[in-house]
Amino acid sequence: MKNLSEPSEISYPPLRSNDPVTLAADIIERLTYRIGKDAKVAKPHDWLTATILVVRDRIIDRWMESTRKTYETGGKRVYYLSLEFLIGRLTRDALSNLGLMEEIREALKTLGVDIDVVAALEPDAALGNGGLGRLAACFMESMATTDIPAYGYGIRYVHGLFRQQIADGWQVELPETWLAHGNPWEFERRESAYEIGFGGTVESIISPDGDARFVWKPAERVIAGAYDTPIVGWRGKRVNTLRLWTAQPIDPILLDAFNAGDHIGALRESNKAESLARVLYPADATPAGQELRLRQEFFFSSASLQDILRRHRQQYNTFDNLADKVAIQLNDTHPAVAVAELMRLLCDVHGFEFNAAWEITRNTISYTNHTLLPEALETWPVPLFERLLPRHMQIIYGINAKILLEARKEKNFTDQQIRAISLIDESGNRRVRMGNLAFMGSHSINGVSALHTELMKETVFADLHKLYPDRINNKTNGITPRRWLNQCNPGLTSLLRETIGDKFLDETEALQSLNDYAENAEFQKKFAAVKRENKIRLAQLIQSRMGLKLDPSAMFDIHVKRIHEYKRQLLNIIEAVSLYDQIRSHPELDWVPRVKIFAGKAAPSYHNAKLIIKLANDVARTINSDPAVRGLLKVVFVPNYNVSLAEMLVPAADLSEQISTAGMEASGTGNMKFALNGALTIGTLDGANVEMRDWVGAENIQIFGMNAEEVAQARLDGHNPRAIIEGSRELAQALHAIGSGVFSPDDPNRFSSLVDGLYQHDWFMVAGDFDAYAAAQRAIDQTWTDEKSWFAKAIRNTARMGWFSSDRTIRQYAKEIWKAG
Ligand code: B1N
Repeated sequence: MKNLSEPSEISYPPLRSNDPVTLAADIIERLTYRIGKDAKVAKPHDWLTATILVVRDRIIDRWMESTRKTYETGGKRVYYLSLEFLIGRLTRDALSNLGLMEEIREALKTLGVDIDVVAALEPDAALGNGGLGRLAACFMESMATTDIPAYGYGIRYVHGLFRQQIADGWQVELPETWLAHGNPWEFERRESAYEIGFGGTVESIISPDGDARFVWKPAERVIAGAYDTPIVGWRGKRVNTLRLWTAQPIDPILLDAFNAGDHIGALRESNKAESLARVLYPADATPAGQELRLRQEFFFSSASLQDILRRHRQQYNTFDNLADKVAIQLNDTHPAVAVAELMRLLCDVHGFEFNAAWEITRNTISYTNHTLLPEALETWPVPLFERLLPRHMQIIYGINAKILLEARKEKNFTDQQIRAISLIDESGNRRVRMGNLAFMGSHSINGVSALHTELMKETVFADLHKLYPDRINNKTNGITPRRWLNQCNPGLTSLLRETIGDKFLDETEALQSLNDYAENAEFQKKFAAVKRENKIRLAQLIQSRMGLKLDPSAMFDIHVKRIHEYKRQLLNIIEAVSLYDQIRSHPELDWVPRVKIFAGKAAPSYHNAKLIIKLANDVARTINSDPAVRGLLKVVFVPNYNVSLAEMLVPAADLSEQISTAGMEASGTGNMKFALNGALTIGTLDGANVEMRDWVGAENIQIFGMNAEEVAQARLDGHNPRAIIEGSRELAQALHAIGSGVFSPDDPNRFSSLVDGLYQHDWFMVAGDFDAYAAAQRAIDQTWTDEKSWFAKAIRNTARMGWFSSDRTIRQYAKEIWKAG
């Protein structure tokens, strides 16, 4: 019988026409027959859906072609496993990558519809917390662009990251409901459904020749169901798939229980299953730690692996060549249990012997580490792990025994080293270390910036690195220039095209030719005009959302990212307070007008981060209403930071704040977005800032403060923040004002714990770096007053940031880790 999923000799219809007249007719057709609405009564949302359906159809032809090509050429497939994909809105991305933006604009115009109004109705798919999830989204786009056959695998959360409201200056979390109007971008794939087990027992079956086989008998089972979203690469060359899993019960309702009157009990199983894909954990760089999180991790890892193995077996009918045809990238340790699950599937289901399965597993899997924060390294209590995944616990003991023996025998590891690399942390209550599991199960372990990768070798993975010195490598993060230049900054994009031609659209590093224009007065004028337009657009948004008027001639100084102590929003706020103080005491000086803009969400359980948001808002209220400031300083906290808001902020920034405590930010990617769009950076030598300095030149970036080594040394030597504060008049004054209630007269002690923390330990070196930061800000003011010099630097930032395209990052992954593409 013919295998229906095999490619055949069917001839495909020609790609549809893309002239505005045909597109308009198609939109009306979808509106009528798919949505069931007459154009006369259609609501803006209906127009959005109809437009998406038309674009989607244009994508499908290419999507099938891409899948067919991979099948026919036997190309290696890359699977990116990530608990987060922060993709934001998709329509503009798809239109611009297909080159249909202007045609669709025209088509909708003939129908009396404004595309900008309609496109703004699309909800942000906020299936991620921050940098890690946004990186996964940029990578998906770049893998399609660089023609790599890739699948993203994750969870289709019903509720993405919470919506942030600011009430009386405090963060309030509201549920996010991106699916409320349906999601026209996705396709449900009922045929791709897998059983996922939890709990139960492991039975061993001894064969006649004495070999043991293990069979896991789970106590609970749920179904993982697939939803696919097409991801279009630049110029529509390739379309890849983002496959997100939803959880369904095996029995949607227990009819016996229902009929017996137990209406709640009848739905218990169904509710429990659905809770798996209900909500994204709102923790960034801190592990969630709850049982449901481990269930989510196993659920999506197992579903993805079953899907990968099914697809592979269908094509090749063997797993012996798995590592030649499949590369699985683990995005942090969240899918690390995949190491044990792949072993289980190969050994228990497909009959491989342990050592053979281990070879295949390690050659197939690779792992990216995104943080060194000790509190962020995932571990699970052994009793919990054993109860939920008894067979995986056995496999983990098996892997551990094998590797520890190898370390002792071949590398003469000491007991202390053995304890450090073991998969079980025995120092307190026994815990499974997911970082070590991901490391042992991978042939490649990469960091996300040069500095971070070196620190990985010296800290968390020091001993595993001694055991396997060839495995750790660096892949500095990148950002997709399609979203983070072309789409978010159309003004700059057309100026660049008319100045240096179109080459940079396909090779971002061709932006280098802009260097020749850095000092060109006429070009500077145009560059400045684009920046001003973007600032006006942002000012309008802030005025309409918050009723606050901003002067677009002032310097827009922007600090947006998750709120975390190591990212040091507090340092920036204290500097604002100090500047406020100085403007009032020295009205005669020539202060540079500034707007300090903050935005970002705090994890709901992160007390200090929420207090920092309240402080930003209290300081903003006081400063913005003080006539003595004469508008020279404004502080704004914009609520509900998300991808779409970032797309407004990034092109409007004059100054980008990247001021984490050195050694703590693995890479950062916001830093790259701002610099690419012509902002100057004020930053520490942390994460990718170090490489940005190398690319843009030290004279075009304002670096300040302690470096990673100095931070580590200060912590060892016993850093004395009190002495530092007492030696800095400006800092002492600002802290006194904050601590004594100048900004919180209704509750004068509100911020005393924050201030006390700085006096007592100052773990994040806020006091330690304050004077250097304030001096760097005054140096920035100096540059600002020399407009020519400012714009020469800004232009050189845009010209030299091309290397930070995620296309470059992905090409390095493909060549050095995946051996694909
Ligand atoms: O990953 C980004 C980096 O650019 C950032 O520097 C880094 O902080 C970020 C647990 C994380 N590291 N760890 C996380 C996210 C969610 C979670 O539940 C940890 N995010 C990062 C991309 O490399």
